[in-house]
Formats: sequence, structure tokens, C-alpha cells
Amino acid sequence: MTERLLRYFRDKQQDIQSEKTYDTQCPFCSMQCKMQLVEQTIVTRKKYTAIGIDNPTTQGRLCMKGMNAHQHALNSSRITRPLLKKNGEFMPVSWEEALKHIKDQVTMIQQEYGHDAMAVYGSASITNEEAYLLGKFARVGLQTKYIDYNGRLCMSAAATAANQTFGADRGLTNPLSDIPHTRVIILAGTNIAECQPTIMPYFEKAKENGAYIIAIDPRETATTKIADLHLKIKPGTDAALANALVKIMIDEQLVNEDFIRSRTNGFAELKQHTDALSLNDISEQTSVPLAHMRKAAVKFAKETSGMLFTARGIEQQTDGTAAVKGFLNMVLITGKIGKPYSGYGAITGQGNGQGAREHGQKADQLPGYRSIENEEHRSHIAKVWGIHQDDLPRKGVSAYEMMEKINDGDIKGLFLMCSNPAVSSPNANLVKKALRKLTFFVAIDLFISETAKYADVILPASSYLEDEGTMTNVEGRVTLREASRPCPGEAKHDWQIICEIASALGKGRYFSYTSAEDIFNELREASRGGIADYSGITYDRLRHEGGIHWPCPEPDHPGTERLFTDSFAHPDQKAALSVIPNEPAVPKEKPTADYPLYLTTGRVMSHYLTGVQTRKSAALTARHFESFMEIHPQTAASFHIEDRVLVKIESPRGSITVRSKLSEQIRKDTVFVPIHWADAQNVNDLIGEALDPACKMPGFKVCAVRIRPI
Ligand SMILES: Nc1nc2c(c(=O)[nH]1)N[C@H]1C(S)=C(S)[C@@H](COP(=O)(O)OP(=O)(O)OC[C@H]3O[C@@H](n4cnc5c(=O)[nH]c(N)nc54)[C@H](O)[C@@H]3O)O[C@H]1N2
Ligand SMILES: Nc1nc2c(c(=O)[nH]1)N[C@H]1C(S)=C(S)[C@@H](COP(=O)(O)OP(=O)(O)OC[C@H]3O[C@@H](n4cnc5c(=O)[nH]c(N)nc54)[C@H](O)[C@@H]3O)O[C@H]1N2
Ligand code: SF4
Ligand SMILES: [Mo]
Repeated sequence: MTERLLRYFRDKQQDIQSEKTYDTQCPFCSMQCKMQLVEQTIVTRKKYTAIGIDNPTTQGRLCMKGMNAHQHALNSSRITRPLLKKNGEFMPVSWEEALKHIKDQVTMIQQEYGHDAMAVYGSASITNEEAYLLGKFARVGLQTKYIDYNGRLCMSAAATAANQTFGADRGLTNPLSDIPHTRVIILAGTNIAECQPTIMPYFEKAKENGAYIIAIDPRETATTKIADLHLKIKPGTDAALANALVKIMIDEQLVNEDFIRSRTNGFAELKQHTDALSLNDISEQTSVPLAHMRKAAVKFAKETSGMLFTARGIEQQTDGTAAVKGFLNMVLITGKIGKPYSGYGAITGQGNGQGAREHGQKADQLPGYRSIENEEHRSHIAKVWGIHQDDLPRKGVSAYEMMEKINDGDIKGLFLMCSNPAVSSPNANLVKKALRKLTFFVAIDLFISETAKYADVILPASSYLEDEGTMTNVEGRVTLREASRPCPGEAKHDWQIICEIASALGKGRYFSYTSAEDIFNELREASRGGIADYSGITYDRLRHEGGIHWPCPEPDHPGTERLFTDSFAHPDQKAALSVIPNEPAVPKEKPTADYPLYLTTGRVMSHYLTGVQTRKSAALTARHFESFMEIHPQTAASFHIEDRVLVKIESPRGSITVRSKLSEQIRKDTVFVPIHWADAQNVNDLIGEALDPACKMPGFKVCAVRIRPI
């Protein structure tokens, strides 16, 4: 370094008058990277820098979203006081006034229309404590059966498939540290390089060690670049592809007969089913060449170890559950699970996508992954909650179905915590219409999101920098995120807000917690003996051990890194093989003369979900400030569309306007639009309302569209 540069840096150092550090965890994806926010005061200006902190999952790595997350948390557009809509305008009011208004409206609605006229819509971006409490609030505070959450749009197909196949659902059956040592990897509909960037070194190391990587995606992405074989599949046909791979393994006697006999049920039916299938038909249906299918099947079956990863590309389909089960057939018939370096992972989406799906935000679920329709489970939870079992509501309906019930007038009031369904729900135009019809709507958020605009009351919540609690990461590892900064203005933690509303409604005795840890200790009891058993985990242990994998049933239990080593979680301890149809039970839209192209949707690295948070960050917005449509140059030419021009995309549901981005990386019959923008660029104005009958996942990844330049 030159003398001049050195002097410059020394002067800069001297400008720093004080420095504070805040240890935290990234609020975005399921990697839950640990980090430190450094606040430096330079003369009168504050400068913030985020740096990674070592931890067992990501070893101190951060991606661009983590590095810039503080930009939304510290943004001046944060709401810091309760807002009440008066004559169409939001006015700041006191908490007392907001809570009294909530009490009056909820009481009025429930007296007139019954308890189930109120609904709750939760999130997998809140802590375990808050997810647990929101479920309790719906069932005990409001006594409504209507609660569901944004995880329905995210992890529900993988969760249902794992529950049906293994009897338990934890995203990864193995620790990430197995990946570098496995011999073959299948990445089915996952773009980890952009969506969980800090996971990549595990896969890069595997490749260095000689692993063969197979990616399945209609597009070439930063993830498919690491693959040895890329199956550029026709959107929505993954279930058929899985059948073909299974058929090849069976036909060529590449299966593990011992494992099939001792650890699974249903092989005879599966074989009978695949015997009747034609590989040529499937090759035509999926557009994957036969030779590529064979290469993938033989490689996966023959190697001594192998791992399968799925994500939303195959799951966000109206046959998402079936597609995942189809791929799990492959893992089971080759015996590649329950041992080191072999296993399955549904790459979790949101920061607490794992934990928030275990503790009772789902319409049919009670804490600890219990079922709300099971009498023993009801009895256990009623005891922990101090209520009579008969007072526990029964199961409600899924996230999008709640929107339909609002539209039909069955649900009159809504509490929304930490989600933006006017942008993230399928058939978003119906959702917006429904939200307008609500008699009373409370949104709890950091900002006035596109959905919160429809609310009668917006309550200011705390961000990841301010709120303490546990999050369960991609590995099923429970981690503790400590609070680091005070809440801005009058904002409160989500758990405090739930308790105050419950108290206003006269249910305070069930919600008298003094801290997040207090709630966690009740969650431990509620989860005791359940599938997702957290009872042996304490804040103290999390502080000292840096995270614990569930199940952890005793205070001296080390946690469970690897699942299914000796048995699966079904009563007979075996895994269930499934017969999967090539064509979905609910037909998917296919291109027609009117709507000649497939549309698929997904993410870019620099933005997160509906973009409410990342669009506040100058650094992230600089990477992508508007939406786009990825399209093959030949397809673009046939529609007279040039590069970087505005294009109208229409489906039978609606239309959006985005900029074209010509790219040879996408199939010629498909266009791709990311999900991070709202209003005229909200891709969900195009997506249909059909749901997977098994798990109620929307078909976010396929619809038919037409396009034209503007
Ligand atoms: N940068 C960033 N990271 C994120 C998020 C974010 O918004 N931004 N969100 C987080 C959340 S909540 C989630 S759920 C995850 C999502 O993580 P992913 O599921 O990996 O992300 P997506 O981009 O939705 O979809 C993955 C891939 O599926 C492909 N695909 C589309 N249709 C099909 C199909 O029919 N078959 C197959 N095989 N593939 C298909 C797409 O081309 C895409 O490359 O990411 C998490 N991480
Ligand atoms: N077409 C299409 N649609 C999709 C998908 C797709 O791939 N394609 N993916 C789906 C998936 S996987 C998901 S996960 C959903 C997610 O969709 P949403 O749930 O709508 O996701 P976010 O954009 O994260 O919305 C979070 C909201 O909560 C606020 N918030 C952030 N932190 C906090 C907090 O601590 N407390 C409170 N109270 N509020 C907070 C944010 O400001 C924001 O308004 O979208 C789904 N929609
Ligand atoms: S977005 Fe995900 S990978 Fe990136 S820093 Fe945050 S938690 Fe880590
Ligand atoms: Mo998600």
C-alpha cells in the first residue's frame, strides 16, 4: 500500500468517533446466516456494515441480501406508531386507541357472525415463539378454526410428501456437512445459487470431490451451471420424469432389494405401475431425451451414496406433492437414505420456514407437529393451554381458501402478521377484491405493504434487529437470534402485539408472558412427545451449543442430526412407496392458440419474496430495480419483441407489464418472470387458483400466457 493510501485510511479511522456492534441473524432465507451489524459514527454520520459470524451452518458466509438487510430495518419508512384508517387515510393513534378499536370490532363481528367469522394469516418469517403464539391466539384468543400462513404457498407440498412417505417432515434428513462426501446429487427445481447462496460451498466441495451433479430446471441458472447433466424439462412435468427414472432403475435391476424389503412398503404396486409406462411417452411429455433420463437414473442408482434436493420448481405445482413423492420413490428403492452421505432435502424457503411449519399455524395442526383432529393430541395441547379440549376449534382451510372465504363473505375479519398476500397469493386480483370486502382488517408489519394498504388498522412490529427468538434453519437446527437494538418509536415485538390483542379481548390470562424465552418454555412443553419435539432445548443450551437439531426430547439429548437411520416415523417404521400418475389429477394449463407460451416464476438473488423489504435497499435495488421477462431470442423474434422493451403478458386472469430480457438460457416454449414486484408487475395477477388437492399448494410454476410488445 502506498504511503498516501495508508494516510488516507489512518485519517478515516480517526474519523470514527464510536463503534457499536450488534450480533444477529439474517432475516431472509433458511440458511439463517449469523452476522454482526457494525454501527460506526463518523463525525455526525452513522455508517453500517454487516459482517458474517462463524456458525456451524454457514461458517461466516453472507450473501448480498444479508449484507444489506439493515437497509430496510433502519429505513425511515418503517411504521413506528399504530395507524388507524379514518375517512380512507391512515392516522397515527395510541396503542390504547388501536386496541380498543380492535376489541370493539372483533366483538361486534363475532357476536353477529360467530367465532369463525374472524381469521388469522401468519408467516414463516416470524420466530418459533411467535408462530406458536399465533396458533394459540387463533384457537384460544379468537376461538376460530380459520388460521393458515404463507408457508402454505412455500413448503406445503414437500411437507405433505415427506409426511406421507416417511411419517415425518424435516427439510433435510442429513446435516449439510454430508454433502461434500456424497457421490451423486440431484437438484430438482431448486436454484440454490441465487436462493440460498451460502449453501453453495457444500456443493462446490462435493464437485471437487468428484460428485456427479444432475439439475432439473426449464432454465439454465447459476445452479444448473455446476451440474454435469442438466435436464431442461418442460414446466410442470416432473412427476412423469420421476416415474421414468424409477422405471429405468427397476427395469435395469439397479434397486436395493434388501432396503426395499426391510424398510419400505408398496414396491409391488410401484413396479406394476411403472411396468405399464412407456419411456418414449414420458420423453415426449417432458421433452427430456431418453439417453439423459437413463444417464441420470443409472448414475443415481449405481453410486454408493447419493442425495436428492427438491425446491419450489417441482413443488409449487398442482401435483407438487405427487412429484416430490415420485422422486422420493427413487431415493427409497436405491436405499439412499438414513445413512451418512445419502438422504433427502427439501430446501427450506423462508428464514423460519422449518420451525413455523411445526407449531400450529397450519389450518390442521397443533404444536409439535400434532394434528388438530387427533383426540390425544388435542388433549395434550388443551392441558398445556389450560383450556377444555372441547373448546379447541377443529381444522380450518388453507391460505388461499381463506381468501376465497373472505370473498364469499364467510370470513368478515382478518389478522395478518408478516405476509403480503395481495402480491404473493395466486390469482391476486381475487385476493385484492376479497381484502376490500373485509369488515375489519388488522395488518401487523414493518411497512405499509401492498396488502396493509387495505387494512383498517396497521400495527408496527419489530424487525430482526430488535426481536429475540428462535428460528429453525434449513438443517432442522434450532438457533437463537438475540435482540440487538431497541424497537423504533412505539413499535412492539410480534409476540407482544399478540399478547396485547388477546388481553384486550379478555383472554389475557392465557397470554401473560414476560419474554420470548417464557413463550419458548411453554412451546417446549407443548411439543413434548410430538414429532417436532423441542422439549430438551433451552435458550441457555442454544447460546452455548450454537444450535440443536430437533427432535431433542431431553435436556441432555444432543439433538438429532440424521433422521431415519434405523426406522421411519410411520407406526410400522417403514417408508411408503407411492404410485404417481404421469398426468396430474388437477389438469395444468397448457399452451393453446390463444395463450401459446408457458409462464414460470421464481427469484433473483438480490430481492426477497414480494420485495417489500429488499426494494427498500438502495444497494439491492441497484442490481434489479424492476421486473423482467426472460425469453428465448427465437421466441422473442416470433412475437416481434426486442431486448429490453416493455411487454404485456396476459393470462386468462389478468395482465402485467414488464421489460423483456432475451436469453438463450430458457426453453423456447417458456417465459420466466420473478415475483419481487407489485402492482403492474405483480406476476400473481396471471397465476390461476387451482390447488394441489393433497396439500393445497397453488400452481405457481406453470400457467399459459400470451405476450406482445407495447
Ligand atoms: N434471492 C432470494 N432467495 C430466496 C428467496 C427470494 O425471494 N429471493 N425466497 C426464499 C424462499 S421463501 C423460498 S421458498 C426459496 C425458493 O427457492 P427455489 O425454489 O430454489 O426458487 P425459485 O426461483 O422459486 O424456483 C427454483 C427453480 O425452479 C425452476 N422451475 C420453474 N418451473 C419448474 C418446473 O416445472 N420444473 C422444474 N424442475 N423446475 C422449475 C425455476 O426456473 C427456478 O430456477 O428461496 C428462498 N431464498
Ligand atoms: N408466482 C409466485 N408466487 C409466489 C411464489 C412463487 O415462487 N411464485 N413463492 C411463494 C413463496 S415460496 C412464499 S414463501 C410466499 C411469501 O410471500 P409473503 O408472505 O407475502 O412474503 P414477504 O414478501 O416476505 O412478506 C412479508 C411481509 O412481512 C413484513 N415483515 C417482515 N418482517 C416482519 C416481522 O418481523 N414482523 C412482521 N409483523 N412483519 C414483518 C414485510 O414488510 C412484508 O410486508 O410467496 C409465494 N408466492
Ligand atoms: S439471504 Fe440467506 S444466504 Fe443470504 S445472508 Fe441471508 S440467510 Fe444467508
Ligand atoms: Mo417460500
